[in-house]
Amino acid sequence: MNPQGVLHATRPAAPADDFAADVLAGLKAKPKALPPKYFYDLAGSALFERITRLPEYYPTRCEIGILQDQAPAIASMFPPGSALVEFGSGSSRKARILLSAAATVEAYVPVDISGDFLQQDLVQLKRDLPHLIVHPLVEDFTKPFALPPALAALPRVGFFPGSTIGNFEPEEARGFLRHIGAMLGPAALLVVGIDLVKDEATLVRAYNDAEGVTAKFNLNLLTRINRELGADFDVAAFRHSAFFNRALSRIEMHLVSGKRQRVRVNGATIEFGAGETIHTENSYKYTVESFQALARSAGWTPVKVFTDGMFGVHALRRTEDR
Ligand code: AVJ
Repeated sequence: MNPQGVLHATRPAAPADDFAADVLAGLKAKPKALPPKYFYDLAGSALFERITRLPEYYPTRCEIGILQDQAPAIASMFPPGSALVEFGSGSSRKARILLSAAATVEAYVPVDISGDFLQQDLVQLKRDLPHLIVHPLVEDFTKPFALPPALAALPRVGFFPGSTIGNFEPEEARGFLRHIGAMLGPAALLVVGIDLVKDEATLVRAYNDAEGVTAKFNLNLLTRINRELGADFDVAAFRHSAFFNRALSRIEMHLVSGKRQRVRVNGATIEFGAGETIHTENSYKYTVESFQALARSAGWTPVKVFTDGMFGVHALRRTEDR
């Protein structure tokens, strides 16, 4: 532990570098697709941070507003002396809102694969809430991991904000919710933020901002592939596309090839037709009811939902096994 009382994140053995393999498999697939988790290199993370402050991108603002307004109500559901386990926390900004309203929380455990915790944030959090044990873990939160032995006996509250669960296929989201339930154990509470289905214009605008930040964020994936895999994408020959697929209730992001072209990637040649796309992201949107149904099917009982009509923060309790 450092003098500020924040444990440094402990790094597991470096995960095998799947980037090259995933990119090649995605570009050889029909239709072409790339996993959205690769958006978040240094430049991509900075661009996403800018997205969250865009006038058109309402989800972050709405979720933070709901958390601020409802923190006492949400915190009142936490079992006394619990550990708040946050899945995929780069910044602790949202957890801080809950922690400030939940005086009895004993430990905060942010879990992130990147290890890219804002150490300054955690140190400041520890300063503001001196009673709190802050124990970051560098783990792939989609896989099983152990809580620190000292915290193993505490009741658990899971926190999965940011509509990140919307990046999963509904089937994967169900599997992930089940996995979280197994990890957190019986009687666990889970707080999940998920964007709501709404009118198409509002949804589409959020992914097609006037300043073009989302386009840069999308195109940065090609820049990253060029840099890290020695590829020769002509980034200017691709354009950003984002639209709402109502039948599947998801925003789709694509990179559209402006012409017929050939790209060299890690020794392979990838051919693009004019107008052919790389599908880079799905962002699923749920109604309150469709998300609650998904949660139920994954072993969680909806307790309460906090919403401003734009975004939903769901409180779920693990359904008792019978
Ligand atoms: C971080 C996955 C919630 O889907 O809205 C923002 C990512 N993509 N603009 C989202 C994103 C384009 C974001 N999530």
